[in-house]
Amino acid sequence: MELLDNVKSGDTRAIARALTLAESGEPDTLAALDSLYGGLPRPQRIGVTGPPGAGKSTLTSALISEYRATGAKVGVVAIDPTSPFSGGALLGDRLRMSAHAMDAGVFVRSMATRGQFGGLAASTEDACDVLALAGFDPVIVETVGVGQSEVDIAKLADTTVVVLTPSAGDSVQALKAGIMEVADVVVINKSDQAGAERLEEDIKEALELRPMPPAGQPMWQPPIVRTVASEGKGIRQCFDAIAHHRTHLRQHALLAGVHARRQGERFDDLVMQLLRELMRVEGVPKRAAQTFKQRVSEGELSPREAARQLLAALKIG
Ligand SMILES: Nc1nc2c(ncn2[C@@H]2O[C@H](COP(=O)(O)OP(=O)(O)OP(=O)(O)O)[C@@H](O)[C@H]2O)c(=O)[nH]1
Ligand SMILES: [Mg+2]
Repeated sequence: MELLDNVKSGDTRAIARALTLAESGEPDTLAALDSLYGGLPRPQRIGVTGPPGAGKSTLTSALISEYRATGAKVGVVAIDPTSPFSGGALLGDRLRMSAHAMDAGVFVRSMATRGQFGGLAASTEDACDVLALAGFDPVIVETVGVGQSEVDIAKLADTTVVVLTPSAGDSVQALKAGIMEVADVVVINKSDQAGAERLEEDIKEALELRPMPPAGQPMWQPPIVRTVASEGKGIRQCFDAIAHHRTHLRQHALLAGVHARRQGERFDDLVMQLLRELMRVEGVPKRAAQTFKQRVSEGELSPREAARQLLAALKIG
């Protein structure tokens, strides 16, 4: 496909176009991407997550500068939560990362979260594939963690950076939401504000409650890094902590497993997505479903029995 050839050569407009087409689920683009799957580069995937307004975009922007200084091309997928907790993140991302707007070695893409998580994860993966094809490495995925979503979204990354701030409310909420379980690096941003000390104690406590790794797997102790992202303070330490985690994954031959698990989850999500779609569009499966539903409503079959029989009728049960 010509478009993807142009993406591969780093053509910015082609990248933007391919991302739009992939995000909208355009079949030819997705098929072309799929045909390249085995040969796609596997850039380092860094997740940056945390409560709304914690400074994730500011931190990401500062990290971009560090990676650029090493000559790396950096891709960013920023997921706009459109949640009641945070407004205008899309604009925020653009503003926060605008320092890199004229740099062809940086590509920032904001995506809206619409509908179910399954759809979002799939779109994010596709976007990351486009950026991988274009040669960006690392690819940073910024997501707002406001519930359980950050736990799922952590699966999108090799290394997950959890960003918290001393402002009491959100940190406590984040610690409760189990965000510590997915953290590979913990950042206390806005440590120019009061309460960083106290937060660090709370984080240490929460980290102690992390489950042990499976037998035979080495323990990773997430480093806690204090930053003032808006002033560029602590960024180098954050960069080093991410690199350190990468080395840990490499040394213990865990990277391939992380990647394989991610692709497995992606497969699972897509199966569910395709099944849902199958039931939605006009055709044999949907008609069969309606027939069974009718029998349920007439009291002839229990919902469970009907669901089983439907799958059997479709030869997938
Ligand atoms: N005082 C202080 N303010 C900061 C720091 N880092 C970021 N900010 C400010 O915090 C606000 C939010 O920063 P963002 O980077 O947009 O935060 P975010 O987590 O990406 O926000 P969402 O994507 O909307 O959830 C901005 O006004 C930043 O300038 C910091 O270290 N100290
Ligand atoms: Mg942001």
